[in-house]
Order: sequence, then structure tokens, then C-alpha cells
Amino acid sequence: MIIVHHLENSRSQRILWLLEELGLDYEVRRYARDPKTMLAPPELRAIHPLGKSPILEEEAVTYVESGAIMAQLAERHGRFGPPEDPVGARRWHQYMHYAEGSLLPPLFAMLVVRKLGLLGLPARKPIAGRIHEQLRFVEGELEGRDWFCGDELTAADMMMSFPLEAAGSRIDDMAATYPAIRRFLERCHARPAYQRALARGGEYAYAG
Ligand SMILES: N[C@@H](CCC(=O)N[C@@H](CS)C(=O)NCC(=O)O)C(=O)O
Repeated sequence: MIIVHHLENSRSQRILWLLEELGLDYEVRRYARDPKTMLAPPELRAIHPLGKSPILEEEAVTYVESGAIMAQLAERHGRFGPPEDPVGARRWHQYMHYAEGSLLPPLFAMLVVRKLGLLGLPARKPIAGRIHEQLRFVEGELEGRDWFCGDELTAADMMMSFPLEAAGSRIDDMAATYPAIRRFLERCHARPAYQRALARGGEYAYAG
């Protein structure tokens, strides 16, 4: 049995989505964030020393990192992995890493700077500039294509869904400014497996 340690309103939502797309049996253990700090509760540290989500338990192995979890699930079950054509395959590897490696860091920086209130004000504009630089690139990549690696949904799309959803909550007029990203997210949200994952994971602030 697969166990997903799932923090509310977090990256681990996309692991539930992949598990639903794969039609696998799994158990969700849901954790609430601390209402003041928004950090994960201490119970998660009992499962893994980093205390962050997602954490997957499978066949007595406990492991972390969304990209690694999704790549190994895709590989083991022979679906949603890299496409066979070499261009699509390169894009798959690129976006599996890009989501956490390049797109999320400025979004996280904005979250921190906003928490600082007045102290963080001077940093908001430059960080917003970094975010828009990434989003302009992503918008261009999605123009004329349904999914990041070709005609079919892959794990790379699922990896990209979370930072793009989170960007929507931090950037005003996100949907109007980036119509290809908006259409991409609508396609993600319309999938029955995405909706089933939402039902399994509980309330999720970013699917609107
Ligand atoms: N790169 C890691 C990031 C893990 C991570 O930072 N998870 C966040 C969830 S969005 C978390 O657990 N935050 C709560 C905390 O830091 O206490 C991954 O993709 O799995």
C-alpha cells in the first residue's frame, strides 16, 4: 500500500493527482498547517527528518521530493513518463526539474517578503519582475500546445501545475495576462482524476 503524507494546500496535491491518473490504491494522511506560521506540524518530522510534504511511503521505503516521487511512479507504472520522441523527452526532463528548480523559488521569495510587511516592501517589485520573467517564458512555451511535452498529459504537466496555480494566488490579473497558462490550468482542472484527487486531499486553495 502506498501512503502519501499530504500537507493541506501544498505541492503534495499533485502526487494525489498522479496516483489517481494511474488508478493506484493509496492512503492519504492529511496534515494541517500551523495557522500562524503556515509551516507543517511537528508530526511530519516523525515521518521524515525534513518534515516537509510530500512524503511517500511505499514498500518500506520513505522518500521525498515531488519530482523524484513522480518520476519513479511514472517509470514503475509505465505511464506519464517521458514521451518516446526525443524532443518531447527532453522537454519532459526539463519541466520535471524546472517547476521546483526555477519557477517556484521566486514565488516562495514573494511569499516570504509579503510576510515581512513594510520591511519587505522594497523587495516586492524586483521579485515580481523575476516571477513575470519566468511566467512570460512559460506562456510562450504553452502557446499552440495543450501540454508541455506534446499532445499527451505527462507527469511534467502535473509538476508544473502547482507553481502555476500558486502564481495565480500571488499575481494580480494572472489569468488575463497569461491566457495560455490559464487554458493549461483549466485543462488540468477538468480532468476527472484531478477532481478525484481534490476530493481525496481535502480543501485546496489553489484549484479555483
Ligand atoms: N522540493 C520539495 C519541497 C518540499 C516543500 O517545501 N514542501 C512544502 C509544501 S508546499 C512544505 O512542506 N512546507 C511546510 C514547511 O516548510 O514547514 C518538493 O518538491 O517536494
